[in-house]
Amino acid sequence: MKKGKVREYILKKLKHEGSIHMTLIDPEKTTPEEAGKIAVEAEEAGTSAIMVGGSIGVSEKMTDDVVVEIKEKTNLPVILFPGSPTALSKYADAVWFLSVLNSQNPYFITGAQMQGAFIVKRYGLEVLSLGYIILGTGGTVSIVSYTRPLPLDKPEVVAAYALAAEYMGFQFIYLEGGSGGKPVPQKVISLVKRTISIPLVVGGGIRTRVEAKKAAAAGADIIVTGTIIEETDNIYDKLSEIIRGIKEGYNVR
Ligand code: 1GP
Repeated sequence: MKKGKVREYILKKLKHEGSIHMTLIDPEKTTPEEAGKIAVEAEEAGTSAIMVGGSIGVSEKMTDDVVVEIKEKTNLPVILFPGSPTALSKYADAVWFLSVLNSQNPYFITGAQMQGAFIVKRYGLEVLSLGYIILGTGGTVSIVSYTRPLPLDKPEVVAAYALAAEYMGFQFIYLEGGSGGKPVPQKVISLVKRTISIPLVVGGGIRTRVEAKKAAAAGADIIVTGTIIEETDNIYDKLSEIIRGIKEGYNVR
């Protein structure tokens, strides 16, 4: 991946392929060797990028080792999904420079970003600015980031956050259902999609072809799965199934 070209790559893929898939690898749960193998199978299955990050226990060294291995084994762009400003790696292509919009603690809205900004600049990482909204049960990330997840029966509040983020200049919106939790419902995804004009990322709890299809059909542009690669013994088959679901969902939109 050429320097500074990840956003262009993503937008091009969205234009030509419709909804796409990204694979999330948590360096706290995955050794570099495992990460390399996962990335190879994910690439074969048709994933569009590898995201690297986790909420707890991820150091810069752990991130470096995982990113280096993935870069060595595949041609996929590696996008950091940092749980803290100390989990950045100079070997990655880009970073989701995210703000937890509905956190109750300003540290997670602008403080960690302030701490990380010069590191990102020094490492020459491409910045993909991301308005991050946590919903439903929220998962570990909501505990760590002092977030009261938005209730799933208030899609209009979620959409208002997303639109505000677009107006503030964010390039992408992420609806996070919480890792290992329940997928974001279709009615929430579709209202957000109808409200904003920037790409919509959806993740958290997507484990089956049908769930992936539902998310894409409702309007998710980028669908992220993480936990399923830890739960399956056939990563290629599982991700192929998810990606098939995404294509089917996009086609019935
Ligand atoms: C977590 O949305 C991602 O930040 C992925 O969630 O681990 O449930 O796939 P899962």
